[in-house]
Amino acid sequence: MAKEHDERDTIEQQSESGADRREFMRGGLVIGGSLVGSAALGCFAQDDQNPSPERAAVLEHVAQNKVDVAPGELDDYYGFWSGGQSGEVRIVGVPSMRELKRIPVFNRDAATGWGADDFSKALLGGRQSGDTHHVHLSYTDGTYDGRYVYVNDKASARLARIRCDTMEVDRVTDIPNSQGTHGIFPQRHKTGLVLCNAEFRTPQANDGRDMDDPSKYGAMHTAIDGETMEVKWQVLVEGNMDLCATDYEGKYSFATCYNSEGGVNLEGMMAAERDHLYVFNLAAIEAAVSEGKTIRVGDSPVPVVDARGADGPYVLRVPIPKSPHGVNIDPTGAYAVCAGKLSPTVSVVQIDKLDAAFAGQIKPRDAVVAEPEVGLGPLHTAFDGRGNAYTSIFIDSVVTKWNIAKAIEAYGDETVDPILQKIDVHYQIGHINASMSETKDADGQWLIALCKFSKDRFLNVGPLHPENDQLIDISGDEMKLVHDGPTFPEPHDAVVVPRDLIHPSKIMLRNGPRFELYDKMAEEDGVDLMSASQVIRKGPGKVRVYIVGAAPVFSLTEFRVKSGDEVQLVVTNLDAVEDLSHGMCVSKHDVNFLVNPQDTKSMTFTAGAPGVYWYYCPWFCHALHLEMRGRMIVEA
Ligand code: CUK
Ligand code: CUA
Repeated sequence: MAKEHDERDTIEQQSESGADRREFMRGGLVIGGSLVGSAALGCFAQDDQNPSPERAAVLEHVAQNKVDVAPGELDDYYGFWSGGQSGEVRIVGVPSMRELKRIPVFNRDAATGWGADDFSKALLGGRQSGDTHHVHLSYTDGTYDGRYVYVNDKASARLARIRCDTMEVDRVTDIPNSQGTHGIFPQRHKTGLVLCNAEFRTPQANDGRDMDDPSKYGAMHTAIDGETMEVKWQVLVEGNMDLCATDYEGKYSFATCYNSEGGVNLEGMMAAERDHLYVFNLAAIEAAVSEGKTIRVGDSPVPVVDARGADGPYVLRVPIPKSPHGVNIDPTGAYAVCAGKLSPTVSVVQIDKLDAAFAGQIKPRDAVVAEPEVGLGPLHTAFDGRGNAYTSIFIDSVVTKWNIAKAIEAYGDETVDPILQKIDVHYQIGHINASMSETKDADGQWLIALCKFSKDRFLNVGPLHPENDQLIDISGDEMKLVHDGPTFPEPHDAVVVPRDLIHPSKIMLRNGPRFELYDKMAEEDGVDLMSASQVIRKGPGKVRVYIVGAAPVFSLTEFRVKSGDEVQLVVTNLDAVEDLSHGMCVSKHDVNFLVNPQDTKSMTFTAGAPGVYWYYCPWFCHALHLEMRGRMIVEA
């Protein structure tokens, strides 16, 4: 991990920029005061006795507990927010709660051309929408390694990966035999598997069979390799699966199930008093896969372990009241906390009892060691690294802070009250997350409350109100609400990561699948992308046009094609200066895409009726930006 960071640091230093120097100076200025701050905090797991200038700055800032980030100052944390129906991921600065970036993922994004340029269009199979709920970063040794962000698409059952060095999607995986891919979670001991839950039960295979017999439907728990993004295996279970979690050791993955009944309407899904937490025994599953004790479902080549029915070597069902939603693992790795949704309780499952439950020595339910009442409609739980848990309560619109050890004591001793505080949030909270909550380095500084309704908290902007993402200070004994953050619908989940774990490049890195595509194209045409400036006829009705741009000119100020030609426009930005993005917009052809410094992008379109069409750079790049244009001359 350290080595990779070093490599990236080198890349950053090579990109010599004003902001690099500013960050460096800022770190240098505060280092003197930082040791006081870090001693007082004592909760960062990294080497705080000898902090890097970057981390020293973070510690200093956090110690002062500053909410306001003044003009020119930087946030202490990166927040990665999902974007819900927008299909995107957003980067939000914490604690300022300023939206820093939108990363298009499953959506067609007009600003960047994502979903329409050749690479992303192929990656998304031409689909233009998605529904992102859960974002998680890749791990090494129980904490974030700053390499990748994974995000689900509930709409089309896909998993996408964002590279943290370029903050762009490089892979999208279609998940077979699944609908409603909802909870996802990467393994935490290393960048290993990413587990993905199908929320919707479907016929297996879904090829026209069993359509009117829901008792035969099932759902897949899918393992995707976090490095290659290939689907490794699936486990078929009878109930549905909602949220997902992994332990810290690589032994288990977890899925909540709110429809153990197999209902297909509301009444049916709510019938049972208890549903369950599925516990997946990964070693047993992988042994079955390697021994070929698997089935094939439909056209998919992916091996499937059939674990429908009763508990067995692969899957254990821990009874949980009632229609549980979130499952979160505490930072010590000892407990899985399941939120009851229709029960006012959270159930605490002691993970080291699960081996005995798999062996039949104890009942699965005996792994539940606490079940405190937290309020009406508990959904998700975050942790502060000091033994406390924070559960979002949807119906009551509160966050309930409770102590895990006290809750275990209270299980069977009613005189003990594990509830420490309830704070109002505004309103109807869904997810909740704390800084580094999903890692062993939970630092107990900030809590993000993602509220679904904002009602009266902002100026009325019409029927579609913003969401309200609230910031709560949890560094002291009491939770304090410190900020309201309106967001465009609908981030479901967020993770908050100290800024020194993330090292994006300031100019494009010319590697990865997109550049494999362009390097191959250039080789085929015998051109150098960094200087190619020509029109190549690829066959009847097919033209490829190479253009390079350097502020404020394109290398071609005109090119000629024939009406009806399929034109592939390949544009390279030669500028290697941060912020100096160009783009390519062709009038009246629905062609408009971003080309970042040192980037190459392409888009393919059909040349329209004969005439002159100006193409231009749509990104403000130079005093002569408006002059950065040329003519596409379409001949009959
Ligand atoms: S789900 Cu949205 S509030 Cu999709 Cu994570 Cu719980
Ligand atoms: Cu290049 Cu504007």
